[in-house]
Amino acid sequence: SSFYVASPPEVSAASPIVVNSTIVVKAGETYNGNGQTFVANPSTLGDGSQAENQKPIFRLEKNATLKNVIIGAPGADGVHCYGNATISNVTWQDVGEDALTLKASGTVNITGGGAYKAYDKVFQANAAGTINIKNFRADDIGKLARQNGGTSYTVNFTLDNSDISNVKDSIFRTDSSSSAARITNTRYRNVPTLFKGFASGKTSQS
Ligand code: ADA
Ligand code: CA
Ligand code: CA
Repeated sequence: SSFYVASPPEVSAASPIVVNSTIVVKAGETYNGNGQTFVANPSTLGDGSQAENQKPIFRLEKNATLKNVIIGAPGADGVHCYGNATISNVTWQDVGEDALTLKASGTVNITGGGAYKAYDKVFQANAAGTINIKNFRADDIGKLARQNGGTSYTVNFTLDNSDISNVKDSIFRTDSSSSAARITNTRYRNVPTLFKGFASGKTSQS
């Protein structure tokens, strides 16, 4: 006799990759996630709550590239960048404590992708540098990017050709009189404030 065995669905979502210890992308190297979803092991990296000192899922050494990655829940402390980094087509489906932190001076170019459900911050600048965000989508967030509170080094933020909605606080926030932010060609919905804490003449929008 023979039994009918149902075929698997033509398209089935792969299970997320559970990251037990931070994935390190070495200086100058590229990590291509090929569209796979990565989540933190909550007992080793962090549960994605607002508790500080969670570990990142990815740590990028200088001049590293991270591309084609989906970060699911829990997102722990997301991505840490030590110096220049390229972030291409990375989507945070449910931002953890935050999505990405500049940990050592450099320029971070974030192109494509998006960030969703960030209780507070998406991008966090804990060192001087530049954060360029382009072709990005963010929805249901506290702030898009924040220079670490109480710091006076210079961070230059740009946002271009993006779509930002349902923001609780602001797009860019700093406490530094030398930091600057520029927004171009971007659409917003339900965004109370674009810039918070910048000195006069340090912001522009067109
Ligand atoms: C908060 C906290 C900082 C740092 C930061 C971060 O702003 O006050 O000390 O931990 O979050 O990098 O998440
Ligand atoms: Ca934090
Ligand atoms: Ca953090």
